Amino acid sequence: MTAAQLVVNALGLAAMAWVVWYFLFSRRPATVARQTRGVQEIAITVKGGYSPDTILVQAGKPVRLLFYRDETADCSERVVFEHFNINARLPAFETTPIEFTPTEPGEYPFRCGMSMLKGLLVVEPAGAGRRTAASPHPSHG
Ligand SMILES: [Cu+2]
Repeated sequence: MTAAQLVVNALGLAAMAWVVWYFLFSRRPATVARQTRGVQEIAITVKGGYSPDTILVQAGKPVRLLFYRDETADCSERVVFEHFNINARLPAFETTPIEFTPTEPGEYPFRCGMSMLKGLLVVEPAGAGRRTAASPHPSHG
């Protein structure tokens, strides 16, 4: 094994350790999407930010995010999920569904067109029901 391969392996291990640590121990308040006929659905209010701004879903199941834009400020007119090639317009005072299926666990930021408003989609491995079954007050960590 070359030195370069050793470094790559070490980095890979570190990344894996971080993922394990993250899923087991981190206490980031996240809002768990509700399951409705196989679709993970959650309503997000857009008003000077995203509420909730951290959303937890499982990989491999369709996700439907219902963005309700409760303002006319230009800033929030678009919502962008770069990883999923989504760049959608959110008409003011309307609910706009954004649908996609995350296949890989990980963290996927989303943002407004100017990157001023930020949110985070956390994708857990499929079948990880631990948090879904967790406290009804996830924001209390
Ligand atoms: Cu903006």
